[in-house]
Amino acid sequence: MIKLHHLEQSRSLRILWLLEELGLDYSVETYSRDPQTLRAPAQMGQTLPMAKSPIIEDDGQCIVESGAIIEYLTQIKAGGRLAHGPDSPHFAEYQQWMHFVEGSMMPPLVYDLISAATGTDNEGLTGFIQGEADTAFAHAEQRLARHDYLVADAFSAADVNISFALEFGEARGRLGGYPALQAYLARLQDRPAYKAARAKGGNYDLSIFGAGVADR
Ligand SMILES: N[C@@H](CCC(=O)N[C@@H](CS)C(=O)NCC(=O)O)C(=O)O
Repeated sequence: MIKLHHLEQSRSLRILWLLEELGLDYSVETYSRDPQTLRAPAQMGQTLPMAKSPIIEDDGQCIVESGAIIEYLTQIKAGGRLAHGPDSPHFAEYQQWMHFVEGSMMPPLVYDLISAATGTDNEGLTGFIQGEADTAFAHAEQRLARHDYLVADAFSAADVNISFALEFGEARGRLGGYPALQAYLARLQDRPAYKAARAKGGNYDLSIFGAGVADR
């Protein structure tokens, strides 16, 4: 059976959500963040090669990286449900959105948090972060202003994948200028499987990532 190593208040909520959407059998081991450092506890990495959540174990394999886990669950465990494989006319579009999340949207949000939390006051860095975040959010806003979902006007695992970046962006005060993204996020959060994942996933208060937001 699939085992998810789930860190509270983290990206692994989206894997919990996907497991619920796909109706797969799974077990969860939940870890809490260190209240001071916000890092994962040491025991999360003790039996695993990389202490970064989400992590799944299945059939003797240990898989990290949300995107890889999503591909594994949809393609290998769910017969391609909620995904667009190489035979789909939407394959390239689907891959683009899947890779966009961790490749372009999350990095400026994380740099922004670290910069604020450590008190790094560097105009060049701040300007770069701001520009990169704006570009990524505007790209997604443009799509969602005209469509209900990221790919092919139907809910897919790409929507699950982007959810955490939007929630994290909201905690970082970045969603204000993007009405289509706000409405889209509310639509995603209204899905029964999302609510089931939230009920099972423990603490999901992302305001812990709000360093410096009130001062903007
Ligand atoms: N690109 C990775 C990022 C994994 C990652 O950074 N996970 C965070 C949780 S949101 C984590 O485990 N942080 C705890 C720590 O670094 O101690 C993915 O998408 O899975």
